[in-house]
Amino acid sequence: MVDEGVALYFQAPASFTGEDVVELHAHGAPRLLQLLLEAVTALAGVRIAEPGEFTRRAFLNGRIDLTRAEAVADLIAADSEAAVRAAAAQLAGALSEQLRAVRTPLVALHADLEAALDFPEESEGSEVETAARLGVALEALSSLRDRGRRGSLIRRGVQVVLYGPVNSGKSTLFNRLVGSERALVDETPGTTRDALEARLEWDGLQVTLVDTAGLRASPERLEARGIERTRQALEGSDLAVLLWPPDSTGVDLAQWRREASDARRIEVQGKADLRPAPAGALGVSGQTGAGVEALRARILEAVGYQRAEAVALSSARHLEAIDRAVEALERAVAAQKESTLEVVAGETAAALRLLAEITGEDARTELLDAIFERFCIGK
Ligand SMILES: Nc1nc2c(ncn2[C@@H]2O[C@H](COP(=O)(O)OP(=O)(O)OP(=O)(O)O)[C@@H](O)[C@H]2O)c(=O)[nH]1
Ligand SMILES: [Mg+2]
Repeated sequence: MVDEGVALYFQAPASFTGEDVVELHAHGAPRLLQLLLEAVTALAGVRIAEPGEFTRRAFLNGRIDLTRAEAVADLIAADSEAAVRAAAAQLAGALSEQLRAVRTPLVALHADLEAALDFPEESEGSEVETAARLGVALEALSSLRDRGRRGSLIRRGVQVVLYGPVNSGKSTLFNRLVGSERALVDETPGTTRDALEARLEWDGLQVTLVDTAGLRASPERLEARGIERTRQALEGSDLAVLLWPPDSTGVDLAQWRREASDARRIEVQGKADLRPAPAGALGVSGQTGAGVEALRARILEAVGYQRAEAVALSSARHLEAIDRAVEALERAVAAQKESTLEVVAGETAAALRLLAEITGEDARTELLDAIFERFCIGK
């Protein structure tokens, strides 16, 4: 005897995997558990499970669909509140439900299209209805895709880069947002040489905030290398925050704006305690903290984050399938206008196959291997 513990019996089919399951609970000392495992695996017919094997069996036995199986892995890997929420929603079946809402009418439409192909004389005049039904499906699927893109942001968190002319107050603002004196601040322009990162969690979203070397023409050698790093950070960012000095007369606006694309940039005037921002513009002061909360809210809004929204669709695999399903439906809509019914039916079927891939109704073994490889042993 090495320990005293508990054995829990879960009777089929109500267990996690759908099979008879016995769980042995022991005290947690690693050496003790190793001894127990050795004793148990010495029994005939007993072996260590493959990574994700329990969840895989749950899927193969029809207990959960693929989106929920993947959610188990996501939940284990989640490292921000938003990521936990997204995985939990997916585990609860939110994604399966959203997909079903799109698929059910699409399956009906596909059946009607096939019938129309088989019995053309009975289906005259149904083109209008087909166009409307395709339109509804396309819209629902596109909105699922857009929410999914935000979902993937939430899963991995966002990178937000502060940039702008030298001495505009970037490092002071960075320190204020981080809540500690991480970056050196000085009145000499060109103080920051290296990009500096801090990992924060705002309203549950993981945010990597980057302070960068201020941009200016003809810097000396070391500063020029810092500016190169600023450009690299901007390239890899989800959002660039352009911080203006309070007096921007003589500053070439267009030149700074070109450093980041319009869609991924917001602009703020710094040192607002010295001079208020013009009407309609956002002003902040890293020194006094004025406007900083509003800036945080603007950043979260700009990356499309809403805390209350449970975004289930998030993995690259889901996004790719949805993208391709949207494309198939777009081709169906185009074909419908030219009244080539075979193509409409074919593309609708293609979209349905892609959606089935997400929930795993169409799952190939390689796909399953790829998914369950991500799990740790025992899950
Ligand atoms: N009044 C006022 N002064 C500020 C504010 N923010 C920064 N400063 C001052 O402006 C100077 C430059 O501030 P930094 O935060 O180092 O500016 P920076 O944009 O990081 O500068 P570089 O790294 O050189 O590009 C310092 O003397 C700060 O004390 C502010 O909100 N209000
Ligand atoms: Mg600085």
